[in-house]
Amino acid sequence: MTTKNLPTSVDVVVVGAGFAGLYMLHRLRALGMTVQVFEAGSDVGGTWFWNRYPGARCDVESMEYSYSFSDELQQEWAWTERYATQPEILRYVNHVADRFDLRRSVQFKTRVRSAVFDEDQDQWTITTDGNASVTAHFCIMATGCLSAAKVPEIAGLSNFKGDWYHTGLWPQEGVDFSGKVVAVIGTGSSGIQLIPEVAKQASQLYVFQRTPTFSLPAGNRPLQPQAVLETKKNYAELRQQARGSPAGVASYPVPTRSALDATPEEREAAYEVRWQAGGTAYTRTYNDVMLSQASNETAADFARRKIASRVHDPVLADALSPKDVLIGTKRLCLDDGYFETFNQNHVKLVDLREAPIQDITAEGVRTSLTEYKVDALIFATGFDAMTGALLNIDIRTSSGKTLAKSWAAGPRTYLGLMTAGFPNLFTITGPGSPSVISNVMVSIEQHVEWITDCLRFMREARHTHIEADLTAQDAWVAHVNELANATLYPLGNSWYVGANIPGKPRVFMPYVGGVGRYRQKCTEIAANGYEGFRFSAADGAQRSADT
Ligand code: N01
Repeated sequence: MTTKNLPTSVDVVVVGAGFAGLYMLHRLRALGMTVQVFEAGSDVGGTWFWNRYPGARCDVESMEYSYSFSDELQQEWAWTERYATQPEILRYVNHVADRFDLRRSVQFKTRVRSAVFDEDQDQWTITTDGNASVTAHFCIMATGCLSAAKVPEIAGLSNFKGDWYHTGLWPQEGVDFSGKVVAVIGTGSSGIQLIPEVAKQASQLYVFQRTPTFSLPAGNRPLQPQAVLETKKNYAELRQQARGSPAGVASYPVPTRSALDATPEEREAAYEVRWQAGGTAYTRTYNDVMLSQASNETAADFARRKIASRVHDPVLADALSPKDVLIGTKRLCLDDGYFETFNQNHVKLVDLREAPIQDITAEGVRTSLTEYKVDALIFATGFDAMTGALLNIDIRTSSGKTLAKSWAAGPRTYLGLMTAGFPNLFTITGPGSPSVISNVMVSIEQHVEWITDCLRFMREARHTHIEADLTAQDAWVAHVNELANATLYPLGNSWYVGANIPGKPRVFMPYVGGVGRYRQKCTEIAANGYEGFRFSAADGAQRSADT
């Protein structure tokens, strides 16, 4: 669609055509609503459109990291590996877009710059980077939690004569590093997946590490036809299990025992079983790994010994081993040969704790000790997570309230779905919901379905205006914080608390109570007449939910 075909007014504008935006569009169409979707990328896929770096792959198993809303879709689609690669996931999203005829409502290559709510007209005006505007009764942000890529502010980048890349904004045509001297800055999930792949091409690879990372073997493998058949036969039950589970993953174990109640030998055996199984369920070996520092240390100690066994040089192994860090408080990484990559002669670790980066020169990266001359520079430095993509849009009301001011001390939402003071604006997997601490596909489907039901309810009750109540929001924020503070999560210097963005308020953003418990809460709230939300009609009449 070109800009000149844009409608001037629709029922709903959806921002983002990733998994959340596409499913939202599908459900809104089924409600008979007119919808305009805006997407900055040139095609569908969201995070899987942008993160095309070599080695990119999901860390939730493919049979679970997929839509469940259409049984025909889940029965017909054939995943090939335990963890799907980025190209396979992108093929899947494209298949979904075609299958449900979704593209015709999406304007691609269009970034939304502002969303302004007119309090008299009860409508949003959404304006794009091309200065096109559309009015809508509702605006739904499906902007993703990890979509605002962060290139760190290191002096001198503009002087660099080589090519530089960010993993989250990878060129569509790919990059050939054959024979090149390459620097990678960052050793989180993206860096850990990318580094072994770039090492296969580069003549020399420098890995700039600020904080060593816990990473577990993914244990990826081709899916066996019999196992796929079995899953497909039981899909309805498995999906139901996932929806009620803590992490939104049916195959995760639900531990019942403390690590401290096990003998050292039992712990060693139990961690080994999880380690060999692969995947992020490792921290679910015992029920208090994320609750008790002493229990957490048992899991961390085992993981450190595994790192030591994977790296030949003990000094290097020590430098790659996280110390004074609780395992799992930063998102756990899964790798395929990450630590072993450092056993190769042409791969060198640059430990930034010994000598921090000073600046980027025309020819490379300079630390306080020396300059590393490189042909290409890769930032695997992550994202302004959860709030970045929302706050990059100027979201305001006609009376001058701005989301930026409302969230100045950290995001405040009711259920992660709405923010008080911003009527008719929904966020899918917003801060204060399980989002990134869950199988996000399960969380996306739950939010989309809840919003759809809410809009249907409003239509039937002739409400045109919905707003989160400030008191309900305050209580929800307090509840989210209370749950988080009962765990070890807030102690990690992670993007969950915004620690990777200088100046970002330190607030633990996701809801850690589990997707099952969260879903139940959302369902109860709806069943109780959308407790904590205020409604009114076009004629200005205030209506409670049951009138
Ligand atoms: O980003 P990160 P990511 N100088 O923030 C370092 C999802 N994901 O893109 O730890 C030097 O985790 C930073 O160092 P430190 C997943 O949820 C999923 O890797 O802040 N270094 C860190 O090492 C994941 O958690 C998948 O000290 C700097 C790294 O850059 C999330 O996306 C795959 C620096 C950033 O790590 C983000 O992962 C990929 C600086 N100025 C991503 N600034 C899968 O599904 C930052 N760093 C498998």
